Amino acid sequence: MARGRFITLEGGEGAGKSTQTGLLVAALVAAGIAAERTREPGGSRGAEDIRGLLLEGDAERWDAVSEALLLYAARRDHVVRLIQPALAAGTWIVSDRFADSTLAYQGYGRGLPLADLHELHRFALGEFRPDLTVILDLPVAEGLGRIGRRSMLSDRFEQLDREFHQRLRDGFLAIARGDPARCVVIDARPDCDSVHRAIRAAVGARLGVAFAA
Ligand code: Z5A
Repeated sequence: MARGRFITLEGGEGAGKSTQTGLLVAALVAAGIAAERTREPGGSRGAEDIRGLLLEGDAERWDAVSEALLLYAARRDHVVRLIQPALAAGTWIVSDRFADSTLAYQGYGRGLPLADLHELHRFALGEFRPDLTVILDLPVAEGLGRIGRRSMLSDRFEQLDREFHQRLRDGFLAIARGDPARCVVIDARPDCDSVHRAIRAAVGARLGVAFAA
């Protein structure tokens, strides 16, 4: 049986990752591919428990190193218990965020050395990487405006300031420039259907999927 493919959607707050993860999984299934969605932090039972620790409380509850270690404890559980078995069974997995979020938030955003985060990734997961990463790019004010409309500003991470969000955006774009074989940047400003069509085109071109018209 052919191994499934692992696709991640990344980007700042309000970029539309959650919306587009659902649309992409539905399109893959319509194309005859077994596909499931997941998310980070979380995805597996243990990782969802850790998600609660990460997202609740005030902005300074964890320092950046503790945060990175919690994220990688969750990520290893998610990969070993859910993602790798699904891929081995031929199922495609689409994840709303993955390791690039740690590089962006804890690295570019909170200032941890990128080399240390790459080392942490190697310790936790070896060379395991997504087959394709879609980075949804959106100006900071637009993303925060979308989130604001949904009234989720109380989440711990969203209390962080605008400059932090700009560093995130710049960080995601730097990650994409550094790994163009894995990453594709999609303009997240157009309406949901247009963004979905752009993602389908990228997945079709990079992973050879023939989507239904
Ligand atoms: N985090 C971290 O620091 N390090 C890590 O390694 C990982 C995560 C993995 C997870 O929060 C937090 O954890 C996150 C990073 C940190 N920080 N924060 N906050 P989460 O899972 O609760 O939320 P999120 O991942 O940040 O997602 P989000 O910002 O809440 O939204 P989104 O998934 O990108 O977008 P959405 O839910 O699909 O859409 C947002 C709204 O915009 C919604 O009302 C949509 O209807 C609307 N929308 C979506 N697309 C469009 C378009 N195209 N046009 C107009 N409106 C749209």
